[in-house]
Amino acid sequence: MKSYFAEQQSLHAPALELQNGEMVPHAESQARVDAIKSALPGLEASRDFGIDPILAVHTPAYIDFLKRAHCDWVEAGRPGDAFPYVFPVRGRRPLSLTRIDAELGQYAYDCGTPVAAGTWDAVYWNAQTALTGLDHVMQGARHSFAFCRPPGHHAGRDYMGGYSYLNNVAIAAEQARSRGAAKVAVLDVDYHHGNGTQDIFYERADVLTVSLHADPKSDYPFYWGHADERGQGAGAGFNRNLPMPRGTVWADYKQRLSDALEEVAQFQPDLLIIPYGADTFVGDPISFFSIETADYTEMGMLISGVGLPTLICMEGGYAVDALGANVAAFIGGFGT
Ligand code: OKP
Ligand code: ZN
Repeated sequence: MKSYFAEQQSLHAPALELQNGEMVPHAESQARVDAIKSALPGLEASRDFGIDPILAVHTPAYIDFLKRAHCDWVEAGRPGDAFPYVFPVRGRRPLSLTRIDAELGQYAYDCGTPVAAGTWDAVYWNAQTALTGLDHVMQGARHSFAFCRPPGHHAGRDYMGGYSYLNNVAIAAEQARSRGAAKVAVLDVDYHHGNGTQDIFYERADVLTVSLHADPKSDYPFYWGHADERGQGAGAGFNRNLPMPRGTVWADYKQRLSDALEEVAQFQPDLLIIPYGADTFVGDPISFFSIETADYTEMGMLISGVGLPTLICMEGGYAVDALGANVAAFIGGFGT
């Protein structure tokens, strides 16, 4: 399978995140890049499709903020990466705010997603990686792998969170629609609920969003990903959440995945996009499922079995020592 990556994606290198009350080394690190690169020696360089596909998903005000946030932070005399500390939990609305602290809270929902010096360039190219993988599939390939990092599935139209700044999968889905795919299905198999993707397409019937993830009653992102979230307005019935308990093993995961694939097949999409997280792995340091390396090959085979043109976009996976093997196993399940 052709795989894509842009070296600029490494320019995003936040030092710390706030996790369970402590500032700790950021889990979404360059070590992930090194691990996946050595497992996939054939990675090809991404091409530049410009800003327009990004602006088809994200608001101009949010993009403008992302571009200058770290500079504004430095100008305000702050050290390190830019962190929010106050959030408009009620009545969030566009305001012309004059302090970087105010803007950070306006466009973020957690403290795990700092804006670092190279974040904008990295996430711009991250989206280009997804678009390059999409292009290959739109040209007729059966599948491709976009090695996106940082992740994207928690980012909404005008907010960052969950290590995500631009929603790579949503950008690819929207671009596929404008290039002639009438219906697109997104099947998210990261450990965490893809709340940003769900939000972006919540009122849309042309993009089906399905997510398998840890039950948000116990796991991040807590407020979204519950089974009763089914879409709204024209999108009613076109969002599906399949939460599972901590400790879920492959035999049980596989059942839910088959159910999800059945829903995808019934939708008859022209394209399938898989936000793939290797954080369902038993050894993941921040996640709690019990999937093993060999299971990922079967997972890939099952997904490949629906016979749809498929774009895989990397999301999470933080057990760095096993990450390369887990990604290679999953991709291997799709065949050559
Ligand atoms: C991004 B992706 C746990 C903190 C968790 C956020 C996790 C973001 C995961 N104490 N922080 O979906 O892999
Ligand atoms: Zn995740």
